[in-house]
Amino acid sequence: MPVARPESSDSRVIAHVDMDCFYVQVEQRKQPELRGHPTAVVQYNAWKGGGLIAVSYEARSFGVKRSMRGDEAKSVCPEIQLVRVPVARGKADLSIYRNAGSEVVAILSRKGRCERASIDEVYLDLTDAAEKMLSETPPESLEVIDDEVIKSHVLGISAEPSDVRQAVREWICRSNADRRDKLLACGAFIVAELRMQVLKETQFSCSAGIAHNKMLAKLASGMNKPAQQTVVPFVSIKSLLEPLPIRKMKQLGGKLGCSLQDDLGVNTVGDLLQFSEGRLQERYGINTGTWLWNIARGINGDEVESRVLPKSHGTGKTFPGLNCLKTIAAIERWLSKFSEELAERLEVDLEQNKRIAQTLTLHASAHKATESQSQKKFPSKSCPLRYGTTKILEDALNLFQAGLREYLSSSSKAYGNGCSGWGITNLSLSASKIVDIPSGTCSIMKYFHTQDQSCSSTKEFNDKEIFEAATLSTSGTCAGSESYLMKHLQEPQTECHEDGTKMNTLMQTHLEDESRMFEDKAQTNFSREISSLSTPVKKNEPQLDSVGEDAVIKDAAGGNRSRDQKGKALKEKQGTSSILQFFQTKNCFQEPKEESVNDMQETTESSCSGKADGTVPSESGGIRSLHRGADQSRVDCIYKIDEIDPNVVDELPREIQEEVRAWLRPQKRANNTMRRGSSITHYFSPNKNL
Ligand code: TTP
Repeated sequence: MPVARPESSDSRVIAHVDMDCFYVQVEQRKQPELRGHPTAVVQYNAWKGGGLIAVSYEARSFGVKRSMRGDEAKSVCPEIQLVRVPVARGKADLSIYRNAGSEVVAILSRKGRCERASIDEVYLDLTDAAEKMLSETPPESLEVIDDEVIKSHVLGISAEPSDVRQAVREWICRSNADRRDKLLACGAFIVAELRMQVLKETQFSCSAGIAHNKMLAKLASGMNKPAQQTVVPFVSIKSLLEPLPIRKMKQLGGKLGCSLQDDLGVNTVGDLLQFSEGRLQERYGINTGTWLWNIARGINGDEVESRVLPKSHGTGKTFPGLNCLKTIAAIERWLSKFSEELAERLEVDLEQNKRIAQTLTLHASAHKATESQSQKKFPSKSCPLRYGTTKILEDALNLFQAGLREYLSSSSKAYGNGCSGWGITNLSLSASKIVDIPSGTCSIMKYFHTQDQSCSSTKEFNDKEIFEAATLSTSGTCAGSESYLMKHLQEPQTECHEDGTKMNTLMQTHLEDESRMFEDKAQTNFSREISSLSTPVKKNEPQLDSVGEDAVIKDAAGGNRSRDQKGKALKEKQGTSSILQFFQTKNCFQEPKEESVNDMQETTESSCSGKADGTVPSESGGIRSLHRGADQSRVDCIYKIDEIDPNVVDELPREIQEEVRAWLRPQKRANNTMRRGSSITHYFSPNKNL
């Protein structure tokens, strides 16, 4: 559902940067002899020359389109060079493009807040940089203006083609201009410089839109391609928006857009202007009504999020026509490849960026075998993500089975072994809800590991980090990750749910032969923004046995090693396993059984203020308690061990009493007058009434 956000300030400077025929440029950098020639990147599946996924501008001038297959492209443009997308594990391997995208992001993020929106798109908030330029070196004070700035397209400027450059120069240097437009002019300088820098350092060209909000910047970036930039001055917003077909607007490609057309007769954004905010609210609810009223006027308060890393990882493949998957064995074979790839990417993300993903989602499209099923979509399913190929595969299979059961609920006979009742035409896995592991996280693991000199490899360190993040139950975004991670490593689950969200990350994975998706993309203006897969989880499956389940993780040597073995090793080394277990067990965390992911996080958070949950020794030898205060904001307290009332030990579970006593022994106080309370938290609380 769209969210109506008021604009924080109408003098922001926002840019949307979009790479030109991106995959082609990446391939041309690899093979420079292709430069300047009509070129296209084709999918892995070579049927009819393979589907085109990226087309160079030279090829476009011959009429080659992305909707074509290689053979058709050849007939339209015989000299076209077709480059096949790299392949790994029997499917497209997009890492070369992802890495190239990261190179660009690293450059663009030098001038302001940067949000990586897809494999080749970035939003930038350049307000600060533009304000700085305006106060220090305003455009009108410059004697020389770079040609790239003068080549900008400024919407609303009307001049004879031969005079356009002069008109742009004048617009940029107007000393009497509105401050908001002056800032946009500064934005044009900054973006031109960034684009030139990208070209110099990566050899890639890109196009950009510069406006005072994300929506307008995005609309503008595609208006003049390749290698150009477009500015949207305030006065031009109305004329930019008015003629746009309503269904082309972001979030209006679906039901809402349909209803606007069918129920209100709104075909263009301009048509929407006739409706009052009240009328739209009456029809679509307060939030959506206001959002619609806003977009008709170019109002959009979405912030540029600070995110240079992808929001999710996805991998998948399509199996069109006769290639559809019809047996569980075939599904397992492919899920195994996807799990391996996903696990590797998650590990790299963890190692390089210290991030963990929390949700695993399986998406599929099913072959429409019977009339009744043709109406039914294969439901996407999600569960908490557990690290390691084996775990991911196991969970993915469970998710698939749950989805299939639901999909076939009307014809149960078809379910099970190889049968003609179903066929999967598209299968993919994604890892989402990625969060940073908080730096400086203190946990019981870290506390005990400070003496551990034996673990020196990065892998080993990361394994510990996962474990410790899981151990520490916090509030806020991290709470989920930590408690989930604990589950990922220890408790296999088969929680499944219906995920109504469309998986935009599929676009990012560029599933082979996904011609339907290509159409979708064109239809909805395809921002390819990686949407957060907000996926409520309902436990509709019995929990699997969690005790003794081997969570497979890679050890320092790259081999698989079980989490249990690792835990045992720790126990032997440090004799701390019982307390670790106490803090790790789900009993301790009292996790809800029937909650959505979000609800679960909430419950976990609130459980921090409950009994002993969320109370763990800190690095400094204290006890860290993370809980919510009355105002629901996070409260993070470190308690010194010598401030803990030894009497509370009696209230702790038996299995850890011994160990806590051992901590307290050196700090034992002669005069122990603290009152007993009903919970550990109470005793650990700095506000307790002594
Ligand atoms: P786009 O930005 O949509 O297109 P593009 O960069 O090729 O060309 P343009 O200059 O018009 O922006 O997509 C970025 C890359 O994503 C593209 O090079 C190939 C890939 N892609 C797919 O794999 N499948 C798709 O359906 C689309 C649209 C893109």
